[in-house]
Amino acid sequence: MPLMMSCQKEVAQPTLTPETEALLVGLTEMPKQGIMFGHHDDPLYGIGWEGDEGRSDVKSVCGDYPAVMSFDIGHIELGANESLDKISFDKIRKEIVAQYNRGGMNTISWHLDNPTTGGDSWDISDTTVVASVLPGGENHDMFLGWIDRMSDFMSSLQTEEGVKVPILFRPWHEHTGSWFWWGQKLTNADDYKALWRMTYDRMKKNGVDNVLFAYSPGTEPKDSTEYLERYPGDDIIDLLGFDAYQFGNRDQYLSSINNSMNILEQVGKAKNKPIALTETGYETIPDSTWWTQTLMPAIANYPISYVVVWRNAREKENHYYAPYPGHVSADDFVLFYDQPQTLFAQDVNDKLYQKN
Ligand code: BMA
Repeated sequence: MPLMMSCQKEVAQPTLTPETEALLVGLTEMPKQGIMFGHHDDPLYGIGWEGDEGRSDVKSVCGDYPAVMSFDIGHIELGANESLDKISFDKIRKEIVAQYNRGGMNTISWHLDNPTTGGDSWDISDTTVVASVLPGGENHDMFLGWIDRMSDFMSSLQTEEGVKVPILFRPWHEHTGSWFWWGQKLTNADDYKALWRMTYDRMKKNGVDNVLFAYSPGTEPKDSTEYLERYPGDDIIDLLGFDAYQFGNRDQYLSSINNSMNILEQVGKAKNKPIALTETGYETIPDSTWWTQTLMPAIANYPISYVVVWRNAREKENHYYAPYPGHVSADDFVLFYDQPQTLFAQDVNDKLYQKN
């Protein structure tokens, strides 16, 4: 189908499908329209349900799906049928295609296992893991196989007509903290950057042309130099973001977000790349006006393309970040939804990919 490009954007990667190039333009232009709202694992499960066709806690509360859906493909590297959150990859693929068909965006994170210990992403018992997967390292060959499996999944994301679904991939996230095996104290800047470049090069070698890449540190960087300390390069990264959660009170959250947003806005402008709040939330949302009185003021004045809140776990008590019918913040979420600046699936369905 013909693509109407509203502007020519310099694309980080040389070969991308037209739909993927269009997504990059869509992300870049989105702040002129508003901020897309996103939710992790939105259509897979929620509070008190799992796998119901077409169901979404966000839709049950406000009437529309999120404009952005986030999924995690941890354990794809093992050749498993199910993700680390016990969802079959076939189901994830189906929901990614459904989100694309309704005009929404998909982003993917990767909480992959620790290749040295066999533990999970959070196994930080060993500081040689990143070095071990780089060329010359003892896990290098095995790890290329892990990237190949992940690449195959990306390439398998296709509509019935055979159109590859554009994905914003966000691997190696929150690396400025030290809770993942690729984190700040677990490796050095050169090895972290080499990990990114190896991932990118191998995916390109595997013919992956439907994937954009997001750089997504935490709130640790205090200025743009710290933010960019481990930045893998303009030729790899398409979107810049950061992850920030509310753990303490509202003021602490707002001040931390504000600091990180200022850095992000500055770096985004300098590099001419779209920016986003790639993960946020307040676990269980114990504040009935959090959406309009905390999240909205945190994001409203910044040119971000989207904001994602984390999952509504069905298997882990009190691990949810979006409202569900009857939740204390549900009415406030509807007010948030009603604001012209917040964009949901129906708001973006003819904008994101510039479809005719
Ligand atoms: C984390 C938690 C984990 C989950 C992971 C990937 O932040 O929600 O329980 O396994 O994300 O979805």
